[in-house]
Amino acid sequence: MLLPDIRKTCVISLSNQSKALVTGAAGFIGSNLVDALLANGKTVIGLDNMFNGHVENLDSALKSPKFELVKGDIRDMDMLLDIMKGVDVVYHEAAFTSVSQSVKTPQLCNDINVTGTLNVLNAARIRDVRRVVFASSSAVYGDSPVLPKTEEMPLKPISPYGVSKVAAEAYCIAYHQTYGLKTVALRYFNVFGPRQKDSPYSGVISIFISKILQGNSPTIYGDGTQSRDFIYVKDVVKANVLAAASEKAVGKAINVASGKPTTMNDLTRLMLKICKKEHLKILYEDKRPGDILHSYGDTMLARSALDFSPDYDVARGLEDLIKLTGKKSI
Ligand code: UD2
Repeated sequence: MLLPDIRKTCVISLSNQSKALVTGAAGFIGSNLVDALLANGKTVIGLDNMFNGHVENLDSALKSPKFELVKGDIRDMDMLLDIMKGVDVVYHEAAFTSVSQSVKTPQLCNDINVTGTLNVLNAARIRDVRRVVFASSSAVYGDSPVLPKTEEMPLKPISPYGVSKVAAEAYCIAYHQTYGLKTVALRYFNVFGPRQKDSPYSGVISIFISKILQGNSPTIYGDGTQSRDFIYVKDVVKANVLAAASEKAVGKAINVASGKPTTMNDLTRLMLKICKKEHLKILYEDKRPGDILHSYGDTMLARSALDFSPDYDVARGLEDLIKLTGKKSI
């Protein structure tokens, strides 16, 4: 599909309306957010450079007269200024998303996640955007053994990716304090759900689902006692929508987590059960270098500042995901 050249189209059709801008709109989280905003009757501009995004994630959105997709890069400030005219809320999901790749190309990660976010904030300030919601990550906590991860903990990122999210969050907070731009940073824990691609850089759930549904054994790295805090993408979308509206959230960085750890062993058994593939053997390989052992988030601030609590636990999220995967509607 051919995407419009931004400088020519200039978001003509959607001007004069209150609009949301979703950066990274064709990605896993961005596209789920776009669908929810459209379902809520919002007018939405989706921005994506299509490096990691897939236009088919927006199949349904592209049928809506209230949606426009722009191919562009957050490193292009002129383009951002152009598309932010009349924008009410920016949901900034575009990012360099791979921790391991950030180790290989730290400069590129910095350009996209730090300079790109700074561009988004600058353009939002110049265009008088009412709110910027920024997608941060639990990677800001690094491998601190303290649990649960609370927002006041010292941040100790260990990867260039983690550092980039700390820096971008700090810019969000500073832009609120210095310029009065209303920003909220959301620290996503382990997000899973429809449209998360199965690749070596993807989350464990998307990798395991593909394997299990094809009748192959999933492989756990390590002994499977390590744990993560899995949060379903529909809850992440809900947290974003709340963050765009809550005054108490402004200028803060807030965990978006379930608050409950799940071990890889429990997760894998649950997935095999839901997929009715309990006969498949679970394979074990060496622990992944640099893997943290446990991670789960404190959810108090999300509750008090956003009035957020998840609708899905891991089991319900997996059931929904597997149902959608079966229908091939994702
Ligand atoms: C997640 C994020 C990462 C960063 C980090 C912050 C993803 C893909 N990664 O890394 O971007 O925010 O959190 O701490 O969301 N595993 C297996 N078998 C597999 C794949 C993974 O056993 O085939 C294990 C892996 O060793 C780890 C766990 O599953 O213990 C979760 O791995 P992950 O890559 O889904 O996520 P994580 O927490 O390492």
